[in-house]
Amino acid sequence: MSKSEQYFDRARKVTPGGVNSPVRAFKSVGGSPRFISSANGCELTDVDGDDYIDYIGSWGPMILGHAHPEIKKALTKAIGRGTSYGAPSRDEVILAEMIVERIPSVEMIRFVNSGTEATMSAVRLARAATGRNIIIKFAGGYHGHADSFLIQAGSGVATFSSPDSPGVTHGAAQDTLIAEFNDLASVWKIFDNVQGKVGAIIVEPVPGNMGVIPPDPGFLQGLRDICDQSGAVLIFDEVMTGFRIHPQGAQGLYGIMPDLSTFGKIIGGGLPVGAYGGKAKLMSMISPQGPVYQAGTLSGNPLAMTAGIETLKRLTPDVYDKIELISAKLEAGLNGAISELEVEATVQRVGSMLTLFFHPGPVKNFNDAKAADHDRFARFFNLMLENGIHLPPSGYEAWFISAAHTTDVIYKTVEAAHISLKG
Ligand code: KE4
Repeated sequence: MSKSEQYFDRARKVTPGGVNSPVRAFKSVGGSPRFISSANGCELTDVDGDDYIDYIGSWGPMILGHAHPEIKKALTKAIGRGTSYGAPSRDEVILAEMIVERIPSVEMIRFVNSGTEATMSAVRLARAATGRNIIIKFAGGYHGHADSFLIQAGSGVATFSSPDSPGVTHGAAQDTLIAEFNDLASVWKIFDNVQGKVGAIIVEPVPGNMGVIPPDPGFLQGLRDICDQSGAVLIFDEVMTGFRIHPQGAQGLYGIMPDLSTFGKIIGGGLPVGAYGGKAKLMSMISPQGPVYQAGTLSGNPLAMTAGIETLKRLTPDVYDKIELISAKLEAGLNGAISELEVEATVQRVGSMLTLFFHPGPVKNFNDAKAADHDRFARFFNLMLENGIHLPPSGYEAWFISAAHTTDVIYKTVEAAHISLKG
């Protein structure tokens, strides 16, 4: 029995499913998760001493690679100043100013401790600002595990929803309606059915949680137009895309200004963080400046702020160019293997996040993503793991490429894909 398997046995005795976040348990790909002992650059090392080229990237934060020497140094210094104050500190102001300076739609920002906290707070703010309860999300869109988001389309898609998890109430479900990504008509249908009651649309501008699905030309602008016409708040959930696919996130890449944006992952450089922000007119409604309550013991934690500052500082135009080049190389290599082996698969990429779907393509929405061959992905995943490549353990996830991924690493990944696609 490997050390990872021993740890997994121990973990399952004291933690649900043996993991602290479900996707890590390998349930959709089978086998036993590797317990990681260290990470460096683009590599993970597990407790059995095996190395893997890493495409999980901690689900997005590690865009500069793991254990970046200068970030480690800055964190070591920060730890010497204490780990948490429970009082305002310099670094939260510095990071807030950096984000406000970088993201035109954000005039004010509030830090929290996870993407979920960011999205649930943004929705609360949007409801308070509009006085309307209903929010629209998209099938397959993931915004964290707050009750408002764990909702599935009901029988009357445009008018009813139902909980997508035990413990989520029908009360919560009635206020979230589900539309289809890349389908503006499905959004209009909801507005026509619940005239004037929609407080917000929340969208991953480039979904990464049903695999990577680029927005059709005009789709995001269409959402902007619907919100302008109806007075609903447009929330871009950029927890994954923020500072990943463009220095200004998806809103910079596509030139669409949301009313509120949520962030996470990269802005904490791998430490627990989330944030929501937007126009001062909206954000000034948040306590203690305004009446909308939101709080957090560790919000603005100095260590997370330090890691975020040091990460954003190093995300220069050259670094983005380098990551774009290496990501394009990986996409081309995978497409080469797919066509050479005549595999029914398609690679969809936006910047340094990509997904290989076992589907003829294009994958335009959650129904398409569900129609992909996920059993085939499971076989591919495990063969890639055997060949030293650790992909995200689900066909519905994005692979993340970092500045630490080299041409040689891409070559090794494509070589492993040639072997694993035959499986
Ligand atoms: P967290 O609460 O996990 O920090 O963030 C929730 C969230 C919100 N919005 C988007 C667009 C997200 O991608 C996420 C979290 N992403 C997943 C990756 N699919 C985190 C991985 C996990 O759940 O373990």
